[in-house]
Amino acid sequence: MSERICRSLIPKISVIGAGYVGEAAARHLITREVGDVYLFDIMEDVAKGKALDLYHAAPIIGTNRRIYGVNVAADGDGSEYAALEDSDVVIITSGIARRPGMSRDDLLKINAKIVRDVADKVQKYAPNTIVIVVTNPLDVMSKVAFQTLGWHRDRVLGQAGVLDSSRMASLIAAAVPCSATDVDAIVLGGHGDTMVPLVRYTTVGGIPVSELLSKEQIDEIIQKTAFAGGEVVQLFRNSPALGSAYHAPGAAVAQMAEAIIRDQMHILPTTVHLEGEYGYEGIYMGVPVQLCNSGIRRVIELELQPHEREMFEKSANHVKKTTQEMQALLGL
Ligand code: LAC
Repeated sequence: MSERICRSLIPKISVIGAGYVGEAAARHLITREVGDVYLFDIMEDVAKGKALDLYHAAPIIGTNRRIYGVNVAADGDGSEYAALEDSDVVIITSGIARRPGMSRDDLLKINAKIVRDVADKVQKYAPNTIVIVVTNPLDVMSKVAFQTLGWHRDRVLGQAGVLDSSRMASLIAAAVPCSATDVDAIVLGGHGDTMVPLVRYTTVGGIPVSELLSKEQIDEIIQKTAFAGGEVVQLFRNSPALGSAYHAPGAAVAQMAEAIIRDQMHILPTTVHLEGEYGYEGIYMGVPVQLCNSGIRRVIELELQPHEREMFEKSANHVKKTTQEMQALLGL
């Protein structure tokens, strides 16, 4: 495990990409007083504007944390990224979002280059930080960051499982109905249509979900969970500028950053570089991970039942294929 502790009394979180996801993450982070937030964007003054707007709400939110915007010149040398220095966590949201009819993998080409450039700057200015990637296609973009940074996998994570599990939990809460906070759901695998919801480990107030919902209801929820991101994209179709979901993805990555910065040792489904776990090597997949202030504390390997293993393999094969496409594209 890599050795690293937060160095300042007030943690610093840098969010690269001040789009909707970056902004939602920033809002959660300052609201929960996780740390001061630096929001970076290449659209001149947009990050500054969003930071200012959010800070104007500080007295109402009741937060002591600050939020700053950083302009990065789109065609410059990236020296503005020097503001990353001493970040405890860097969240990468840069990239374009999905549009209606676009799969996450369609984003591959465009976003791989963006994430590689950003990771280069993180390597240069914040070599001791912990990175959480949010850019889609998530599993592959996490690998791009990992390969570019060349760090131990403990410090290069991806956000997907917290979002997918929260979506599943919210759908269960609506179906039971019950408090959303009573539901513990866990979704593993790649972030896409092949994600792996583990019904067996899903509980409502400690009670297995199968005691409260019928098999048909659970099957429908599983189906809806896998397509939840696409459903939001579709609902946003009349406002293309919105792109894809952002409230839940922003909240999800903020929860991961908080778990790391506060050394909470939460067990959260996290996209990590598999190095033998679950029988896979060299791909990023969502699995249960205990997070601490050095990133990964441990990767938890569950004994999967045959049908779960089958789903996991399908998901892994998809991620492997896309990872290879990305590597060919970037010459990695
Ligand atoms: C989603 C996109 C962000 O799941 O991947 O909504």
